Amino acid sequence: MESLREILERIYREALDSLSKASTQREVQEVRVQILGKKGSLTQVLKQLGSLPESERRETGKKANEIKKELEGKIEEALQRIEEKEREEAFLKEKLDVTLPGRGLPLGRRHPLTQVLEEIVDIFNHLGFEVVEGPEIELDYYNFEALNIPKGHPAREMQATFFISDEVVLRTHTSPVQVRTMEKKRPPVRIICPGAVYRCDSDPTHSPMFHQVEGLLVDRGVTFADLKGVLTAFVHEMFGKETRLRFRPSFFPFTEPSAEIDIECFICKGKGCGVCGQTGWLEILGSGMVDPAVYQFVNYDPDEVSGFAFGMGIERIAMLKFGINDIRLFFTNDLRFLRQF
Ligand code: 2U9
Repeated sequence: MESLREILERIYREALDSLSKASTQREVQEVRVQILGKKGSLTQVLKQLGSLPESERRETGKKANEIKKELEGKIEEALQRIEEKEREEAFLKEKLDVTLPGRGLPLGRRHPLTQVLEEIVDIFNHLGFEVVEGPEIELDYYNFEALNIPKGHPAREMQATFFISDEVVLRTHTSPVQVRTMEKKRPPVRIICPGAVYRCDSDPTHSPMFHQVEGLLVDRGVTFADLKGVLTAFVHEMFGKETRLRFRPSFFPFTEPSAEIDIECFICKGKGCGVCGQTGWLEILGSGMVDPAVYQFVNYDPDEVSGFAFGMGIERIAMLKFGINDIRLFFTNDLRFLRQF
């Protein structure tokens, strides 16, 4: 039969073996319970010591306590070893490779209309024009009346106005901003007025909301030659120094005389094509000398001052510049379209 001493040695060997195989804290705790727990193997041996003869009890008891102490130390070591290992594994798992290339941040860009608008504003800034903005919801008075378009004037029909009430409209052009500026300020006036305008109209080249830049220059002694000089300089900056242009007589209620400005079609170089409607020319600007009737509304003396005004549609210029055939593409926010500019 196995002696208690032999049993103790076996318990010790087996415990060391189990501890060396344990790979989790839980497994170590299980070994502890199996050996040192209430019903543990070593605890059983300690309980049996009393039944040994006096001569053996001392020796075996001493040995048993040594083994108990020894194993407690080994268990503690095993726990520390596992804790260390788990920490290392966690560290490896969470390790960041700071040398990996970052995920690209997709960059946005300015809307094609904003790009064209900023280009136009830049050119006129350099020519000494200041930007002025005003309300999109406007009084009939500023949108029509003060621009020499009285009630019943046919231009009111042509402009397909959105009425909010009898006297309030969505502005059909940015001209009311120029009227408001003249009300507040004496000449010299040199301004451009960019912004959204509204007309009840919708097809591939018309949108119920679109954008204009209008300009106004009023001072003593301003002539049609100044109009031609400034707008020629603008066209050459915007479309290139070699661009040919022509001033074609036209009519607006608020300017007299009036002229529309065409540039030579840059698609067919003037030969005639689908884009220019076989004329060889593209209309890009309206202009004229401010009608003296307009000055009366803002208390300017037409015998003292004179000036010119002009207007252009941003969408139309952007469509020509980028070769876009449907104005609605500007407003549907399709990224496949917007990413191209
Ligand atoms: C005041 C006096 C005169 C502004 C002008 C035009 C000619 C013109 C069109 C261009 C294309 C509108 O967007 S469009 O359809 N505009 O042709 N605009 S002169 O004349 C003014 C403005 C304000 C006080």
